[in-house]
Amino acid sequence: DRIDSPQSVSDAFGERATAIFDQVRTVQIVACGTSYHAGMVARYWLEALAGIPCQVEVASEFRYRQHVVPEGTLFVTISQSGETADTLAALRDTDSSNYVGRLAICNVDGSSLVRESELVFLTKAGPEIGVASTKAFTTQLTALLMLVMALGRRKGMEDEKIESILNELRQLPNLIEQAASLDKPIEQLSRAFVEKHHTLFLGRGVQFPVAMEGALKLKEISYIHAEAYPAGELKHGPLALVDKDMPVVAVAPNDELLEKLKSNLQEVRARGGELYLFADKNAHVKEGEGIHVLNLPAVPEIIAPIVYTVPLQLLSYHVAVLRGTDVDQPRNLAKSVTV
Ligand code: F1P
Repeated sequence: DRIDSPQSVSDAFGERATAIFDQVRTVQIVACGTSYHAGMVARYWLEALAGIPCQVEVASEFRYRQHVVPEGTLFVTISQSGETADTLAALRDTDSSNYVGRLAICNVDGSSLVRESELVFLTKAGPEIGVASTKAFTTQLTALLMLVMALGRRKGMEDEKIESILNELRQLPNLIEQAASLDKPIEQLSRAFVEKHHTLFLGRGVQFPVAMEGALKLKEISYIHAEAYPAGELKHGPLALVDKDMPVVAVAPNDELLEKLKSNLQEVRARGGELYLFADKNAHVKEGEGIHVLNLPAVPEIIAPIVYTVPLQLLSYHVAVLRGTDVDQPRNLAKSVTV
């Protein structure tokens, strides 16, 4: 509620941010797992909405690569716990004077990442009970959208545009509630995945990282092997895997995206693959043999990745419950990967 004007978006990053943000020409985002996927979404937003070049890298690789750091680079870490060893190691590996500042987007106040970063944005999602990040992800996305507006304003993003994004954000609670109310139909869809060993997720543009997150959730809590591909990559390899035992989930929020996905989806059907489309209820998608549709509420374009994440999380949840796995404490995984 505090954040209700373009000025208050900038203020949300603290007084110190003002001087640093003025110098930013490019952004380097580093994170692991779910937090990395949030960074991937932010790259689309930063470049499309604010015109700021952005690189995103998994923190576990960051220090194993020589970096050419452009002048005016803002280094951004994203982490739920603030204790992920690889993310901390990456932060400690930023000695180039071309970095103008280090911002942590983090859920845990007082964590190592928060203590070691000069700028901090606390996501305040509340404690994550389970190992797999869920509400931390949607909150990170919201925080990142704020960063896009705060930086974009300095690059000439008009206050009107910022007001319109803030308006979209105000619709989020209601839209997320609507998405969560699809629990029953999602539970029904989930039955088709229980006996499967693999699942393919497809997305395009900003929905590609959302598809990646959907695949990660399925792996983490139901132990079903899942991969995400940009829809256009399907015919460059993964199509060879598609048959009746490989369900394909596609995130296709609007007509335009659906139109572009059409040929990919036909390829899947032609090989006997069952299709699960998560689409806008106003898009013209028809259920048919082997085509199952989950109709989502009409969502404004910019916040669509946040809303579409919820049904994908619910899908993994129901598959895991039906398979009898421990949703909160999946085998082999730790809440904070500190080594
Ligand atoms: C990163 C992460 C989580 C994942 C699991 C292991 O954690 O990969 O995304 O769900 O908890 O760690 P963090 O840096 O966001 O705390």
